[in-house]
Amino acid sequence: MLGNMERKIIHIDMDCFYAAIEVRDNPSLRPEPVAVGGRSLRGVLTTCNYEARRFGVRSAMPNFMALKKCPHLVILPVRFDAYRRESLRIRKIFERYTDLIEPLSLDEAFLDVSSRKEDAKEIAFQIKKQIRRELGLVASAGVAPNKMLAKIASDWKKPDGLFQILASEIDGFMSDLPVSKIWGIGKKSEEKLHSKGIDTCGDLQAFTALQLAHIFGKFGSELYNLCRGIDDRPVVSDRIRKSISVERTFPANLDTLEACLSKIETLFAELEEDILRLKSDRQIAKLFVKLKFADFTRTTIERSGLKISRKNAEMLCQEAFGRKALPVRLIGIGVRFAGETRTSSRQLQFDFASSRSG
Ligand code: TTP
Ligand code: MG
Repeated sequence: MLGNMERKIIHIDMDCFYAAIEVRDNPSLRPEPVAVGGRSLRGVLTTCNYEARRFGVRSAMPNFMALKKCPHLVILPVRFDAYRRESLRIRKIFERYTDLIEPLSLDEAFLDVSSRKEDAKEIAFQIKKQIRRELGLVASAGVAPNKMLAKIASDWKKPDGLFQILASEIDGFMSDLPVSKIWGIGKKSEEKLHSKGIDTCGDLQAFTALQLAHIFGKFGSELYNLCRGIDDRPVVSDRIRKSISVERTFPANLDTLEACLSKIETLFAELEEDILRLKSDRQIAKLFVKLKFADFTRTTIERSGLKISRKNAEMLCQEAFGRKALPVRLIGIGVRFAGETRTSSRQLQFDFASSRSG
């Protein structure tokens, strides 16, 4: 339940983040379709601007396919340092309003502004304005009483969106909302639901918690609440967080260990990014790998005393994969922080640099 006090949650997601930074830094590109990715034809795009999206170009699309759709697409190399720098500047703007900030990636974060007197939508408006004025970048914002709805709302009017879902509007909003908008529903679950004639959250609301548990296992009881727009998860500030992780649900299940291992490199690179961005001075105690199998059961393997490296993540993945003879639908990797002991963020960087080559 929402508790006594209605929360004020803002979700900010930058518009075509990497591409927007590239275009800002090179304004002659402004009218052009621009993507960011490797230069090789075998590479994939990280993202592209909205001009390129008009041609059907998308994130994660192979370069050759993007160029087929849009032959004059400008593909620029990735500059992580620049994106990380901008992410930190955005963070500084968030900090003018709250300490309760939970970043999900370089370009996305939840803010809990419940303790502020001002209207949450007004705060979101001010944040957007400052990001535009000070950084020359465009953000979309969602405002709602919980995280799930705030995240849906930031996507609702993208680009340059600002959308609020009031508590009194939740019931009406949820009844027509496609199930795919629920946090945690990927392509596979969506298909499963469609095959049962369930298209909207309203359709889903007709099921009891028990019925949903039969279909979805443990996630079923979460789903029972989520499809009603109920989400009590707190915004967890990264300053006090105990762990950090990245995870991905795959469009098609991964049938073999090799297929799983082939995903670790990208996931590990993302994890590394996120950890460095935290600029945390806390020591990492454990590395863990989580798998969700085709039957929706999960397993997590975590180990202390391991170097935080891609190789070790692969080793844990192999061990986890061996626990069930089932295809894998989701892989997560992460680290848990130690209690009080401190080390320098330089040390973290050094460990990562060495783990890359190792
Ligand atoms: P997103 O917020 O998903 O995408 P975006 O900001 O480019 O576009 P949108 O306006 O729809 O929000 O991701 C943020 C950044 O993360 C994106 O700029 C590039 C990077 N990214 C990847 O590297 N690979 C991916 O598959 C995706 C989706 C994003
Ligand atoms: Mg974005």
